[in-house]
Amino acid sequence: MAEHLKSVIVGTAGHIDHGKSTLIEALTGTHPDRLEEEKRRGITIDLGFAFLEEKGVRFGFVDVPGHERFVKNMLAGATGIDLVMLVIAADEGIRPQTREHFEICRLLGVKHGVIAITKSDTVDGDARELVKMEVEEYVKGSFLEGAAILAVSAKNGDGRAELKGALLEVAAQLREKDTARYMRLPIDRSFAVKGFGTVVTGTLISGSVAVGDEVELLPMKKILRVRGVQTSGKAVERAEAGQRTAVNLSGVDHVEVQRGMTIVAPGRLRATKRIDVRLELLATAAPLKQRAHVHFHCGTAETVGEVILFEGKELAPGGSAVAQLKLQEEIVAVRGDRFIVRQFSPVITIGGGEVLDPLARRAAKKDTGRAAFLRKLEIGTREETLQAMVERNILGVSGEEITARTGWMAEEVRASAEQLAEAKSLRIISVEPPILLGVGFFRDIERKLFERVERFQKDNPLLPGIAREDLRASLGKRTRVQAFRAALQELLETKKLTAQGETVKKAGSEITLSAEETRAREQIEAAFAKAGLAVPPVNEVLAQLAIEKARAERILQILLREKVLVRVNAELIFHRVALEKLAGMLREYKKAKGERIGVPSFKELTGITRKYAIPLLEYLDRQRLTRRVGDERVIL
Ligand SMILES: Nc1nc2c(ncn2[C@@H]2O[C@H](COP(=O)(O)OP(=O)(O)OP(=O)(O)O)[C@@H](O)[C@H]2O)c(=O)[nH]1
Ligand SMILES: [Mg+2]
Repeated sequence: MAEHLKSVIVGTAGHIDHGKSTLIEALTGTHPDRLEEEKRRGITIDLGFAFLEEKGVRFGFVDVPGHERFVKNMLAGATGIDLVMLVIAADEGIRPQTREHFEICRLLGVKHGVIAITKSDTVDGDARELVKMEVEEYVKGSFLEGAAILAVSAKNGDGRAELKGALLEVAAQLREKDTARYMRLPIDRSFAVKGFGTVVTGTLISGSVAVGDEVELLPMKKILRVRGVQTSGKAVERAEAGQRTAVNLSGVDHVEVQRGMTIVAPGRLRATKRIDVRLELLATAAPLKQRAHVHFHCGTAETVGEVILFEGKELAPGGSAVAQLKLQEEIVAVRGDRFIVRQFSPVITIGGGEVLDPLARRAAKKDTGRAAFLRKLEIGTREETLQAMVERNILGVSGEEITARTGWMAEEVRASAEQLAEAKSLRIISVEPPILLGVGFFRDIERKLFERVERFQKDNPLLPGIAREDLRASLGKRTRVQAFRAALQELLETKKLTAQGETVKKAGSEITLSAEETRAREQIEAAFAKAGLAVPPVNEVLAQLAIEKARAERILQILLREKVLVRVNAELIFHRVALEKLAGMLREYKKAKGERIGVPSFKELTGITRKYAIPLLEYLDRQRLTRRVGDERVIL
């Protein structure tokens, strides 16, 4: 097995012509400029890449252009870098894109870096010291305070070894990336390689990707297969988080794939056009107005967004606020991702921030709880975040959705959900797939169900209860069927309700009949019991009762439901005992005379007319007590 190398991505930053690309060549032997136009003009236009293995570390360098017109390319490259190499020419010192790139790194949450004072051969020692002091002053209070500042010359090699040493020192401080996450690769390039097809590249910001894997291309939702993987220019079986990665994909043409798209573990993440964020405005920016349009950069994606402020109508320079960004094109992001915003025109970097909820709901005036909710997402633990999400959705939240919003693994969601359910802070209304519901919403559903059953029984005192389906329908569309089932189950388990088959009723609520109803019930039963098989017409029986027709009908229904009486067809109802006797007679007949019986014999046996005999025989056929064969029946 190959020796394990720590992967570290280094991004350059700095003003045009300050020697970024040259320095990378001096460190790695590879000049990162690869376009014809770059070579002709002597400037970097798009991202360039180079690699260096040194003392157990594999450095992947992402070289960015310094030209102000290409900051958007710089932004695509700055995603996923572990440390920045801020390049400042000794003969020029801090210039506008030094500042802009530095601010971008800060806003993107870059935590580490080294500072290279390049072209140190062009100035004397005093001038070098002056630049160094200027830089020290500039980075004070930032993530680069205390970072190594090294004078280097690509021309004579001065300081190169020290710079490598400083890079290694920072690399040693970096934690190994957690590869046990869902795979996500924001694409920065897509091209075709003869004989291989489509290749996409990017910094693998989470998870791992291996030959043979299925991946999903977002926002197109296209499932593709990985034919090959390279890291640092070498073919490998698997690339892991934190590595510069090239993926050979089958199933897609390279022109369909562009910078800004993302490949992800299938089904785990979603593309979105509406995100809720913490937005920070640079002190140098103009006040940001409600509904302002900005250029939005996240991962390698770039689009235009409209800013909707939730608190106040304007964001002051140097301030920050929770806000929504309504994007023109779909992007892929999860909670905690960083982004940059640039002024619509003229285009300059004005701020950035952190994604809090990538699958945000449309901003509504009446939604007063949103700012508080977002602040919970911002600072909350996993459980607190989960709890906050669940409490804001009356429908409940699926495990899948939580993963898409946070990037958490399904097992992590499950573990946190179980912990919260244990503490009775939320309800798991479905285990597979997991669906979580706030306790308050769950109680509301239980209360509604109980009230519905109660009301139904009050309105229909003679019915044994409400049908499950009618009970479910009474909750309307704002309740998932899983929530209905879970709430009903709990009401049944706690014995507040009872169910018999499809019928649900209040526990302990037997149907109580009035005295005259009880009398009517006895009369109906007696009439059919006395009649045997020669039953009277139903209407005739009901007409003789002292109660009105509707009530008499309901009592008849009770007797039928309790199976005291049995309906054989639309007109004929028999007493259960009469039918049991009939079955007995048939068994006797079979023993004595054989299994076959014709209609005349049946009439003779039972003493009834054809009017009753035929429906009864058909009923017996349906009950599989007899089977019709020609004109006869076989007794089964
Ligand atoms: N004398 C001297 N010249 C240098 C040194 N480093 C770079 N240069 C020269 O400075 C010029 C610009 O260098 P690049 O490396 O292209 O600068 P860059 O920062 O990559 O420029 P952009 O990518 O366009 O922003 C080139 O002509 C280099 O030869 C150095 O250490 N000493
Ligand atoms: Mg360059």
